[in-house]
Order: sequence, then C-alpha cells, then structure tokens
Amino acid sequence: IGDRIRNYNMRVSMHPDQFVLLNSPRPDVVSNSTAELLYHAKVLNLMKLDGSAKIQIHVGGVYGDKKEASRRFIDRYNAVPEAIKERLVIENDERLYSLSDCMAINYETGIPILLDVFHHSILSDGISFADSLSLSGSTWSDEDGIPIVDYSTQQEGARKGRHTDSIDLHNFTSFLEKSLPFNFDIMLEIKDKEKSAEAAIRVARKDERFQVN
Ligand SMILES: [Mn+2]
Repeated sequence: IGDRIRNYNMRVSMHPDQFVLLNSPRPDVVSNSTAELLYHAKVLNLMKLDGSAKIQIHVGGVYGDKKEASRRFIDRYNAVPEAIKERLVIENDERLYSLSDCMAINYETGIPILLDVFHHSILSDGISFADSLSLSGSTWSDEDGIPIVDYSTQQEGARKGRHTDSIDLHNFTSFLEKSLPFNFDIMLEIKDKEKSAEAAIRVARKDERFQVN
C-alpha cells in the first residue's frame, strides 16, 4: 500500500482514538498513550512513508488548570521517542485548546499544528480565518510536507461541534475561495467518507492548487 500511496500522491494521516492523552495526570494513561503512538508510527514506517505522513492528536484535557496541563503536554512530548516526534502533530479543538493555545505549545516544542477549520470557527480567540491558515501553516517544515487542514461543518440540529454527515458543497466552495493563496492538503472529517470526498474532488478540481495525478 505504501507504493500505491506514493504513486497516487496521496497524503496519509492517522488519528488515534480519544484515549491517547499525553497530558493526563495519570502515569498509566501516559505510558499507554505513548505505546499507542509508537504503534501508529511503526505502521507508517512499515508503509515506508516519509515524514509528511502524520499522526494527529488533540492536546488533551485541561484537568482544572490549562497552563499546568499544557506544561505537562510539553514535557511529555519532549520525552517521547524520536519516531513519534517525526510524525506527531496537534490539532486545535472546539472546547479546550484553541489555535492560540496550540501555538503556545508549538513555541516551546516546534510541534506542527494541524488547523481544524470547523473547530476554529467555534473557538477562534479572535484569530481571523486567514491568520489561522497563516499561523498554523508556519509551523510545518519542509520535512513535514505542506500543512494538513481538517475540514468539516456543523451537523444541523446536532450538538455544537458535531461533524456533518454529508459535505456542504456551498460551504466547501467558499472555504476554498477564502483560503487563497494558502496551500495545504485537506482532510475531510465527514461521516459518509468517500461519498463526500468524491463530491469535494469535483469542486476542488476547479482550483489550481489541487493536483490530480
Ligand atoms: Mn479535526
């Protein structure tokens, strides 16, 4: 599958489950999380993918003190094996760790930030859409590849933050327009997966940033 992915110029990113919490106060949770991240790194290594294949996680819980919890994240990140560091990225969430919170962690660790545009629209700390792309994009090095951006929208009638079941093409079109001139790979976080991906590709083909092999 590694060759297939390289030939088709596909980008791979894995998202371990929500039980991966590097900043947990519980040592057993931290060691289990590290083992889980190492497993993900090994899978991507076995697929012979370069450093642009990422493992994305949220920063984690706040546990009553965000400053302290961020500090723990930084310390734990600094202590993980290099194989994890080469691939680990953090994404902003819609309740606890905004893009600016992630930027503070990036400042101390250099960890790339994957921008989740949907989460950012809910918890922005006043950072504009253009600035959110520019700031998060600046945290990716050449070895990391072009930035990855998570895209989705709100499922109507569901709790705030719930990803939509099916892509909103009107919103997606305006998202692409507004995101010029920034370049990034798009990860759709949409429940019906391939169905929405195919619809999104039809729209994205009209955008010169989108490359089709
Ligand atoms: Mn996301």
